[in-house]
Amino acid sequence: MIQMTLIQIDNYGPWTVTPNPCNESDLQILQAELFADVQRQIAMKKGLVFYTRFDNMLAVTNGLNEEDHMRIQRSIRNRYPITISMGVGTAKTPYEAQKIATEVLQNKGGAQAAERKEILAIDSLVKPEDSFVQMAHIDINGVTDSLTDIIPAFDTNFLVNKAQHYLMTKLIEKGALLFFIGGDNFMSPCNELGTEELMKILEEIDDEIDIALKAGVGRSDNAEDAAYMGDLGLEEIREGNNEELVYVLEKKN
Ligand SMILES: Nc1nc2c(ncn2[C@@H]2O[C@H](COP(=O)(O)OP(=O)(O)O)[C@@H](O)[C@H]2O)c(=O)[nH]1
Ligand SMILES: [Mg+2]
Repeated sequence: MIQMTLIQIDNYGPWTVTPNPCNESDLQILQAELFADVQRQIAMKKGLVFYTRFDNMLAVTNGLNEEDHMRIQRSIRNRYPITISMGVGTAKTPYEAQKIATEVLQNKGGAQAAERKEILAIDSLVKPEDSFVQMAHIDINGVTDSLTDIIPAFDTNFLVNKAQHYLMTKLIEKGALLFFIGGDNFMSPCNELGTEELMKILEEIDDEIDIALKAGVGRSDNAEDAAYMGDLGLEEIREGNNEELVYVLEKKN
């Protein structure tokens, strides 16, 4: 079972324009600092946050309990001009877990409801014995040589986005999520996705848009170790000159 937390800034839209619209640069700084801050706190417990839309962030939070979530909310309230609400859900697939996390929070009021403030809505928490996270760290082959060092920066960015869109479209059908994590890298929480299924997706994308991908898949009882095992899997593929598409590593406790 995977546990996911939706982190949502309370009443952010109205706040950004009251009494007058904030400078966009200030909003960007607030969002980036909030992401780094929440990431640091969730990482202390081996969770992992994806910035998603910044005003809404999704995190894999296996190992974090109610108190852990509350402490983050309190700390943000004391140091930022905004507050955050959270919804927590668990399921067999990451897609289902974030859906439940969203629904429990939606039931407590809208993202722009002035009266909804610092809600912690927990549908369920994963028990230690049921805790399982599978993460695929997906990377584009040879971005630096074929794109970064050759074509304009914006064009590379556009291609990376295109790869992301294709990956998301195919992974969501399998109950898996996909997040851009920088460079030419994507991280996919993908409990229940089989190695063959992932390999097929990567092959299809190579055929359809001529972007060659590889993936290190990590498994553990928490997000941090699963992602780390995924990184090690990618290193294995690189050492073999990208001949393998997918390499799976499991962390035994
Ligand atoms: N977030 C993140 N970014 C990475 C990681 N590894 C590489 N990058 C970024 O991705 C870029 C391309 O790296 P890599 O895939 O190793 O090189 P390639 O062989 O040219 O595709 C790097 O310049 C970094 O910006 C990683 O593990 N995590
Ligand atoms: Mg690469």
